[in-house]
Amino acid sequence: MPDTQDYTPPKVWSWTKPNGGRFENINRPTAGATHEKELPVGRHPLQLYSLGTPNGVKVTIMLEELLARGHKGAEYDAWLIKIGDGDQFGSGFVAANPNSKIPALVDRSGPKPIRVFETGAILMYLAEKFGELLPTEPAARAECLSWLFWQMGSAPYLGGGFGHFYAYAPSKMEYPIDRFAMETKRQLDVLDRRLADNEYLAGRDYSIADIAVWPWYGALAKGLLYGAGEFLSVQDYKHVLRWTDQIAGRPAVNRGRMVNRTFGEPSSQLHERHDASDFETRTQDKIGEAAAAEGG
Ligand SMILES: N[C@@H](CCC(=O)N[C@@H](CS)C(=O)NCC(=O)O)C(=O)O
Repeated sequence: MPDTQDYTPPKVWSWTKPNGGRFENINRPTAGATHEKELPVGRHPLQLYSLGTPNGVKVTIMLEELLARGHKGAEYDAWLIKIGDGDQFGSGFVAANPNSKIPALVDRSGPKPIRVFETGAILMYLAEKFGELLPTEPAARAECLSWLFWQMGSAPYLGGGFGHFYAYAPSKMEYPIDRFAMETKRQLDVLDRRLADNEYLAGRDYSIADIAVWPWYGALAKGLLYGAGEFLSVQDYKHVLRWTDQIAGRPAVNRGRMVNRTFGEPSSQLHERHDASDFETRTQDKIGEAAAAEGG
């Protein structure tokens, strides 16, 4: 492990050893596929390749919101991509997302499949395709897109910065933890001030901006990310907490959170979703019961 307190970078960086962080087995300095593997394709127009992380659930929440509004064209198959096992480096996944990160969406409803990657792009694509959750009036639309892209630019400081150094790095280092705790608290304050005067991020109406921000900052405000609730005094961000609870009460949000989820209560985990009835019949508790009954 490098001595992080006193490190003189060489003239040219090279990848000589794993860095010791929690994700060292999947981190590498190159892109592209490591192995041949086609992606499965189900019967619905939309094929999602994902995992129930904060980035993944943005898209499953969006799809469940669209289905709740009666858009049959938003029916989807959600396939599990195990990033810890390196599934994101298979050739089929890389063809859907050259950046090798979940989630990736393939829209097969038209004559040629359309791939979309990066959650900001996926949320916008779906909002425009179905005419939902993205205001059309210019001022409201600008506000919505501003908060949507705020999330894209901000969350890497929360996850890759604060979360990495507070929870995942091989040792606790004061400088990066201090720097990113300050930035994370500043971001929470940005949201808190906005939500003090507005019900939702874009203003009066729930939108793709809330769907993008909630999985990260809602979870953070509830003390569910990185075990850092007390450290960051998250209870102080009262308006963020009000908004978090309001969104958590939406049935589509609760369904979306379950899809491709591989942790938590077995009844909250729907590893793959291929039909609306799967929420009732295919969660891990039910699959476990069925397997036990079959076994005897
Ligand atoms: N900016 C991307 C972030 C996606 C992302 O970071 N995905 C993570 C999981 S939450 C991932 O797939 N990591 C696997 C890897 O880095 O190899 C987005 O919004 O879609």
